[in-house]
Amino acid sequence: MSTQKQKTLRLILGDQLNIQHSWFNTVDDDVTYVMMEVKSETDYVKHHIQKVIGFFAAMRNFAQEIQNKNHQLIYLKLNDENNFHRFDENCIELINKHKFTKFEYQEPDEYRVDIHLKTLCSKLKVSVKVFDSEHFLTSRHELRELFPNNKKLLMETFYRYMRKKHQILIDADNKPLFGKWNFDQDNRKKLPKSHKPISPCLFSNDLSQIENEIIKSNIHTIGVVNSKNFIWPVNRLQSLTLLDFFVEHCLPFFGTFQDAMAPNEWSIYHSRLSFSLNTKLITPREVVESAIESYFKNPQKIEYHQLEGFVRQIIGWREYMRGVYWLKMPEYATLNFFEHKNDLPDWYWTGKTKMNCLKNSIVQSIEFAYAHHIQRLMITGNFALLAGINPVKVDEWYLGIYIDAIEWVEITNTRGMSQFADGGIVGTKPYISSASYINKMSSYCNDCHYDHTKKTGQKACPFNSLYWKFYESHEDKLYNNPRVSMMYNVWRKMSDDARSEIIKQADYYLEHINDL
Ligand code: FAD
Ligand code: DLZ
Ligand code: SF4
Repeated sequence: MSTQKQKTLRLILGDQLNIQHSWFNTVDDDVTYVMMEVKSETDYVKHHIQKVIGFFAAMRNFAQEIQNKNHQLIYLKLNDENNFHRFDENCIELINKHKFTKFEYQEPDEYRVDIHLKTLCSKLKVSVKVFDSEHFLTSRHELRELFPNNKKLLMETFYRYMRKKHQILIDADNKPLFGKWNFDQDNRKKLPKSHKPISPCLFSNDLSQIENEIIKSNIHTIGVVNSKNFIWPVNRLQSLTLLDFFVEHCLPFFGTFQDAMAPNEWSIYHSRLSFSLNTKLITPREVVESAIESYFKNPQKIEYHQLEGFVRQIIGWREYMRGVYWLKMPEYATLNFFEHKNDLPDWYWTGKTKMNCLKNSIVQSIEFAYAHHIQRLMITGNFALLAGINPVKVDEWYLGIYIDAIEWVEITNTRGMSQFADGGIVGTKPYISSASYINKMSSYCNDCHYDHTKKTGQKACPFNSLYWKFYESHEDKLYNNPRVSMMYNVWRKMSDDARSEIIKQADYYLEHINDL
């Protein structure tokens, strides 16, 4: 009796470039890996050209790396003839052609791809096995276990749980180091005029070949690229170099200038590790370990609050957002608490606006496929919320424009943290501000066409009237929120005339939004 030889096909997605995954511990001639450049992934939204190039370059480098370790691999390039441009069709074709008897994949991070692969597996006649991606510090459903019975999700509770569970910055009595969980009051300063942040660590990859292939295949993209000098890390070594650079030069200032913004300073002391992390070229564990090790080696150079602020982003916010995603999808993608319906202004795609804060944040997003957190939250996100933009449009923009945008971390930040479209699952109040916050945290207002001190009249800053109009329009939904109810006292203390002038000004700006 002849037994059929077992042959396994293992799918590696473009954001699963984790060379430390246990899959790669042993070489097995009966296992073949497959990676594919597919239009189902490039075209589900219009992406920044740097994002598509970055993913393909990182995927190709990873493919080379596992082949160098003698693993067998099939790599379908964008313009290969036998590429059906969908994960399912390509896998079915390969399974039939090469007579694979098993199909294996790692849990994808996106709900859409999860459903796609589950549907594929339900049709396959071969056996199937799903593996953990071995990247995150939490499982997909850990948040549900921590907050049972619809208990209010709180990032701070989750963060403390993570610190204790992983014994990160915890003393011998299981208490937080230096007696406090959070040192934010020492952080978040404006950049002084005299302070020039360090120039960012940039790479110089020649990826013009990939750019040409993308152009040839007619994929529509946004943004600009210098593909001969591609600045983002596209392999593990470059990712580790960026991590070392961050830890040595940026961490000592990270918390202090975390929320600072300035014209022509596009990354300040931010790590820009999000692309490397989200493609899994590096792990969150090695990022925090590296930062902590550096702190203990150089306590005179790195103050504790800088380190704690950074660790919170990685083991707190990043893992928390993933937990919220898996707890709340697919409904999350339909939430629109304020029932906002407006279109994004055209200038979100060009940066051609007279509002200096928005111009700077958008132009650098087009140029680098990157903006740092507070630009995403308090400039582009803040304006979109005040202007009543449909969260579907806001999601499309964020998902497309940023090199690090993958839905699990994009949508929870955009719909949740930034647009409050989830009605308060992620945040406890909408992140909105008038010009006074922007002027406090940046120097954008100094060179702006608009006057940050004025609510109405010529050159009044649009943020100011839109801010009050937002409160006025959503009183039914916000008045009982204890974190914002005092704003209604301020609003009501204004005279009827003042309030009606402000609303008139806001309405005028909304009607002429493309001219702002
Ligand atoms: P740093 O400031 O150096 O922070 C270090 C790391 O902490 C980041 O690389 C990231 O992995 C993690 N982190 C920090 N804040 C968050 C957060 N709120 N949620 C999850 N992780 C966090 N991040 C993405 O990775 N992809 C996205 O598509 C994305 N979209 C966003 C959309 C909006 C509207 C907002 C407000 C935030 C978004 N973020 C997103 C979170 C955050 O802005 C980015 O992670 C960060 O700007 C990436 O730059 P950095 O690596 O220099 O971060
Ligand atoms: C973002 C992206 C892009 C642009 N292209 C591909 C691709 O061609 N092939 C691929 O496997 N992955 C790509 N990705 C990343 C995927 O969108 C990501 O792996 C899924 O969304 C799962 O999270
Ligand atoms: Fe932005 Fe208003 Fe300041 Fe101009 S004045 S930079 S629009 S906040």
